[in-house]
Amino acid sequence: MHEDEPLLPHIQEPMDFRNLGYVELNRLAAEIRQTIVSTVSKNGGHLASNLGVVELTIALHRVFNSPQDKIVWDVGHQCYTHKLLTGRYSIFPTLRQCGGLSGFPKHAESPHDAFDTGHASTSISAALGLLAGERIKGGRGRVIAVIGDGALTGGLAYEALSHAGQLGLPLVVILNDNKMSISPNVGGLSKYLSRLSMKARYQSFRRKFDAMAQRLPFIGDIFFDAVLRLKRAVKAVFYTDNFFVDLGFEYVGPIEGHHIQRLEQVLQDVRKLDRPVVVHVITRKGKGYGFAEKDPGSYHGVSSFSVSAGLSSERVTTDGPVRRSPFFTEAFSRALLDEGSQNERVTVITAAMEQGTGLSPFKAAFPNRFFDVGIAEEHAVTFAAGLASQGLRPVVAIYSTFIQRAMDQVIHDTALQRLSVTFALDRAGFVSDDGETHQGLFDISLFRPIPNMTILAPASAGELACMLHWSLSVAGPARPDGPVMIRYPKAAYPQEIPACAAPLEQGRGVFIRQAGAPLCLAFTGSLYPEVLDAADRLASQGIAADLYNLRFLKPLDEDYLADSMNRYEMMVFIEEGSLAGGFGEYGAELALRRRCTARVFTLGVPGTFVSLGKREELLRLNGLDGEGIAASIRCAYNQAILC
Ligand SMILES: Cc1ncc(C[n+]2csc(CCOP(=O)(O)OP(=O)(O)O)c2C)c(N)n1
Repeated sequence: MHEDEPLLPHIQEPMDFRNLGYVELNRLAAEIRQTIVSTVSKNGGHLASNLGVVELTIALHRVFNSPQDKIVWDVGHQCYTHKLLTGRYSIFPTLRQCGGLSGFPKHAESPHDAFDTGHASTSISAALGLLAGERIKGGRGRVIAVIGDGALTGGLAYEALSHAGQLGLPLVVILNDNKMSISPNVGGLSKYLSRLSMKARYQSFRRKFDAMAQRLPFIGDIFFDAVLRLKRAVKAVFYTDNFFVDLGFEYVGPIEGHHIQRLEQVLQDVRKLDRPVVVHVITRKGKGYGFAEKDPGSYHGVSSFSVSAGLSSERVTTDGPVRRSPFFTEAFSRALLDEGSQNERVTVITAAMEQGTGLSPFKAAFPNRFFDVGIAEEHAVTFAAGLASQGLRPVVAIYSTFIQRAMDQVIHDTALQRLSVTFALDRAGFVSDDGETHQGLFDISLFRPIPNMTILAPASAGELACMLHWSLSVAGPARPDGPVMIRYPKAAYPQEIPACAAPLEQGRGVFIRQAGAPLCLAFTGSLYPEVLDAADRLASQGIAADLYNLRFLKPLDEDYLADSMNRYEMMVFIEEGSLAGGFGEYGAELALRRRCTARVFTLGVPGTFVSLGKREELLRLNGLDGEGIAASIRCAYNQAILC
């Protein structure tokens, strides 16, 4: 191959770069970085994390023999180099596109993707299971978990470390330490890892110092005692037992994570071990792309941007700068700041998602009432329950998909004790670009059965603010004690809806259109624009429909809804969530139980996992855009009239 010819397009599998020299490997690393930056600048994606593990991924694939040896990527957001080196270069331009390459490991996509990930802190557990399974079957393959220092703040990782130490199988845990979660990493563990790095620096300094002192005889003679005492004092400061070793692991590191040859040497040694081992690798998030190196937090996950100008570039069309309509997250952010200034009891908790959930303004204004607990959703919920038990008004801002893992903490620590924790569930509904692992489609089904729970779904920014205020108000007959979930999508909020300015009434929704139509469309707030569009389409075809914004998905004023259902020929429940266990099922059951006269028809997400796409595409594919809703209703309504 000519030395100017790119290497990456010729790589179909790891064997294809096993024989390259280090000069060529560094060239390969540069090509990978360029491909990642260029593709992510068009499609969006996780940029900084991927740029940080290019050399590490190359070294892993040269030393280990995937897919016989299995690499489990924690979160999986850093798997782009792995995908490029395992036969997916040619389809890399489809990254995160509907029907295209996933931004996370997918076993269905390639046998090199040993285990599907998307949520943090699962890799060590999964890798240990893969390894134990391999050994039970008599196989000799190795298993490697690659986990970031951020993901290592999640409790599941410790459960797995403890079990791995007990089993003693030769699990390899690569700790990719870049001092960052999405924001700078937090917590005692992060400090501990820094101490380990200092210890390594001290040891290397000590070796150099000893060698130098021995070369200078007069120093050796005159200051020997003093030096010895100094060394002991320094050692006492830096040397502590190693946490991983205490758990039963070998510990290697910290080692420089951007030097392919050195990484390979260490990994070759590690490969020979027959015990579990932690390899502590120091990398730089955003490595090789100046903007991302300087500000890795902002470049963690990005939408399209200009490579030369970075994120700060304003997207411009011939009509002038493109302005994005404000999202529900921004409405929540403003409303929360407002509540925080009026009520000193309002405290805010995030599990490592300060920016994504819009908490930075609150943190800046009220740092003492803001807690980032790390990627630790279970702890976030129980910690908030503790605060609530002391009369504070905690708000846990969390993505719908991530609260799934704190189910028991919501039930056992919060609802059971009627503690007034507010859960701001962002990304509830379809989530663009990240695929199955990040859809927020289960929260209604999961939390609706929980006693003492309130679930609210705003249709507008004003309604969101009103719901937040209601949830934080003093408990009384209008707002009984207990947890409140407010679910909203990652979507722009619509223009204010006058009817939604009406004060909240426990268990009741609000009519947005009420003209005695034969049909009523009752919907969860996030679908307001789609339902409005559907109603207009139906009207143009001679089918009039009233519109009812449910507001409360739980508890329900059953008398009120049952009475309403008796006034219509057909009641349609439309929700941005799973049909199974969803609000529609409840409405249908209520209609049956109360012998309501209306026929009930439900629309929502059928029982499948929802794959990649933009929210608008996913709404359309699931028949929940205006056209799809109107078509389903027309069909159901006409059938109902015929029979
Ligand atoms: C359970 C869960 N909570 C939150 C997230 C969102 N999230 C994705 S990556 C990330 C930071 C991960 O940090 P680290 O493991 O250090 O990897 P890095 O991006 O620094 O390489 C977070 C919080 C998630 N994926 N899963």
